[in-house]
Amino acid sequence: MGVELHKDLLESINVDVERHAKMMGMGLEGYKTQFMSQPNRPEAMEYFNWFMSEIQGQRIAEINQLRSEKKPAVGAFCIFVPEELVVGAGGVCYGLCGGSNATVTDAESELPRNICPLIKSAYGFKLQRTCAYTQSADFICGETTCEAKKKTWELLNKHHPVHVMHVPHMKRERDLTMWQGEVKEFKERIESVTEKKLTLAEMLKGVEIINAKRDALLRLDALRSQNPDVMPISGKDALFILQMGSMDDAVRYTQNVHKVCDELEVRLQKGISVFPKNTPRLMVLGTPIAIPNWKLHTAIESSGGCVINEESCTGHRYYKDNVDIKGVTSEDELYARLVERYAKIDCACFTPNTGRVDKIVQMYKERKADGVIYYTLSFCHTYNVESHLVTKALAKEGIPCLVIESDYSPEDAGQIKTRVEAFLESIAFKQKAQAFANK
Ligand code: BJ8
Repeated sequence: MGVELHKDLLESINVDVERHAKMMGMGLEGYKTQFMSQPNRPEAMEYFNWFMSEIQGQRIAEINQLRSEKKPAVGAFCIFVPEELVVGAGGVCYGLCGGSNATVTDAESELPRNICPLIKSAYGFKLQRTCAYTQSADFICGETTCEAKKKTWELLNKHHPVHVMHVPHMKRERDLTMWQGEVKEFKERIESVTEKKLTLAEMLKGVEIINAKRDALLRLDALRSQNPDVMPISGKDALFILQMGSMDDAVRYTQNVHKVCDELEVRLQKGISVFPKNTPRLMVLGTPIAIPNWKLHTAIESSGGCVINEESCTGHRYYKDNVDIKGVTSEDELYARLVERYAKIDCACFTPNTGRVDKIVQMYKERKADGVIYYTLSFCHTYNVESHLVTKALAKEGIPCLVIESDYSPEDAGQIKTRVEAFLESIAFKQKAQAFANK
């Protein structure tokens, strides 16, 4: 396994090697039982199996090789961080570990108990020194999307260098102008690592690479949800692919997403589905689902349902828009185009955030889904409050919706499964009644 092979490297970046190996062992075990046991997986998932086995091994070696060449390694917690600029500098911008319950208790020695588990988990990884991505980061880019994150950066900065990027909570002209300044400052922070100027041509190249990655994910989105009778890939596998998108090398990842898509196209032509016809097809809305938080997808797909889309930052919200660089001839124009694209992210941190509701309804209709699950992490106030507006709009459209609030602890897994089962039953009942009425 990769972790053992790279023990010296892990020690050199101050990873707690013993604890890290144990965590990795647990993660791999979870992956084996929840993913490898699925029947009829696409063969192209082989690459993602390999990546999982090397996620804290070879991938960490690759990142540190880049660092030795003065290419930046930037850790992030949010899709507002303009990864294009880091990739343009020849470096890597990745999501930090933040989906495990195993680090939460450590985090609670410094953070309050009643804040979002994502923040506590990530913070705990830093205190434990068990995330090799965090340990490899030249700096962590934190953003001001929510109160808990904004204040956590002040504490995290004592343990690891943090660059704070202010993301506005409104989208007025003056907010967008301020945001462009933040993007410029982020670019300058990258230059402080590389010790050279990041050119316009390099930044444009970075945009092209990330645009291509998002295009590949849009293709995957269309293929997994376009035929109501044929689900060519499980929601769990699709989620895993999405989760890996924030950790893998962008170019290699894009190629491998397309390989999966090529296979899914063939499956669709041949009618090869991983679920029986009439399996209720659900969309999952809400907060990001960080690895190894597979609780909800596992509950749905082991209860007779399937997930065909995630309207979240580990999903559609990440890949739905690209940066338009046509005709860009100056750095300022590029910053404006980046902000134009990033401002389309309909995160609940914005007020108002009305576009999100319309988009959800449109996505639901386009994909001919059968229901939605609105998923929020505990203590995420923005998504929790916004759930009221979303569920009201869904009810008006007659869209079945179940709201689930959860953290990373395994304790509520049984309760979530019971609620999902009841939800799926009510959908099936509705479908039968509709079929009867149509006769
Ligand atoms: S763009 S969703 S990744 S902010 S950390 S807001 S869950 S309380 S993650 Fe997010 Fe960027 Fe928005 Fe997406 Fe809530 Fe937790 Fe805050 Fe969170």
